[in-house]
Amino acid sequence: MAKLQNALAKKIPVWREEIKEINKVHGNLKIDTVTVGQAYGGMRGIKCMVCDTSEVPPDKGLLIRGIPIADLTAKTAEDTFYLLCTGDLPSSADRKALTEELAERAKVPAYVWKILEAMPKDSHPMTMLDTAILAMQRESEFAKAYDKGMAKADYWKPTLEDSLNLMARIPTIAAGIYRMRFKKGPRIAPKKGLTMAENYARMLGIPDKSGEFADCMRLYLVLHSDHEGGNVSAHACHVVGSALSDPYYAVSAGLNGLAGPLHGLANQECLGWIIETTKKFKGVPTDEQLRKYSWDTLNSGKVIPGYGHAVLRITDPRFTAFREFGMKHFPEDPVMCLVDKVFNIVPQVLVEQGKAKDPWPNVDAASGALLYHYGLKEFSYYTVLFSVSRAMGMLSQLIINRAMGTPIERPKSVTTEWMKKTVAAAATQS
Ligand code: CMX
Repeated sequence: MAKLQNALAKKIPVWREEIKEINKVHGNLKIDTVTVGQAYGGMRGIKCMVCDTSEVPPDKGLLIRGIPIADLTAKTAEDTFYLLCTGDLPSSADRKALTEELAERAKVPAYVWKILEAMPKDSHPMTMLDTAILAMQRESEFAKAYDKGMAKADYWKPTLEDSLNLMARIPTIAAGIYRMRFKKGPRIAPKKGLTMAENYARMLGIPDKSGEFADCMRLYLVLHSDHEGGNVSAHACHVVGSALSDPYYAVSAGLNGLAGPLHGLANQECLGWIIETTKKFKGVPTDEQLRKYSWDTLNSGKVIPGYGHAVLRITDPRFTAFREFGMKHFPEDPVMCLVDKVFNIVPQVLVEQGKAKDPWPNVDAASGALLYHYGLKEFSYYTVLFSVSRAMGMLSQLIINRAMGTPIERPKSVTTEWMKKTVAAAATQS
């Protein structure tokens, strides 16, 4: 850890000064206003929080520390975590140090496996992952240091310790859950010297002589790592962390949000919809059949999973990266062909319906097809894969928040009575 900790120790005082100065000089500058519609409408689009690890301009898609995600598709998970935390890509020595550091910390406590084994056999894999993370809270270095009494300026140090321990263990736990929950045989232990993606792919036990599945996992971990601060999982993690709950509590909260069908679970739902379609039409449907089936889905009151976004207004560049990977390695795969066909039809249908502000595919529209191709066909596991990656974003945001002394989050809620009086008063004035 020394290298990552040293890099952060150099950057943090500079960042703190910048923020202090912005606040001192411009603290009263208005950067947004809030409408009644936004207050009732999920606070969409209100600029009211800061996240420096990544941003999502609606017309560009994900930028990690200013770098478009399309330019990071050859990187490793370790590179991405280092970049998220420090704002710089690691040197090869930094990367090596981080890989070794994670290997040192990878051992999962035995009690975690006992707890997971005791859970009902039909538990959702996301429930199992969250339970494992919460169970390990007793290991938190942040909680121990806080109990002893620690200066606020040092909060980030044990947060980084907890984050590295979690980062090191989550892939092993996630792979163990896969093998246990879907009866794939004994757990496979992590191996030193491998990257996070290589290890995770190996521990899942998916046959992979060519290393192509490990490469798919590498891409998967990079693409899902972070998506600025306001999405449900990042925000849930942020709110809980802002109470100085340690990273185990905060990440578990974030992942509980990721488990929702309008967020991370959409990848499970999306592939389910695709497979249902191939079953119904006994193969890839014609354009007309697909158009009608899309309308049937909408008319039955359901959303088309994998399409639309709260922020994006373009095809998600993460979808493009997954699609390119699939088209490069297995263009004839029927599921991949259908993903491609859906991409050509569904946006038109959503535009015709005229409800979704963003008719384009998001990351979840293609990711499942890749996993399915390599034989990872248990849909309910897909959000766990998302979690292994998204934990990197949540943890890096927590480290930065503790370093910047971000205060407890506490927006003001109003009642509908207050709203009625306020709109009535506004009406008399106009
Ligand atoms: N299919 C059908 N209807 C959709 C739709 C879709 N894919 N996307 C949006 N709409 C509908 C909304 O349900 C909403 O309808 P009502 O007015 O009847 O409530 C209307 O269009 C306007 O919604 P919006 O402002 O465009 O979208 P929101 O910001 O409210 O919601 C999201 C964004 C992602 C929840 C929504 O697009 C959706 O449900 N998509 C499908 C699920 C999905 O793919 N989620 C994953 C997103 C990425 C992630 O977080 O992992």
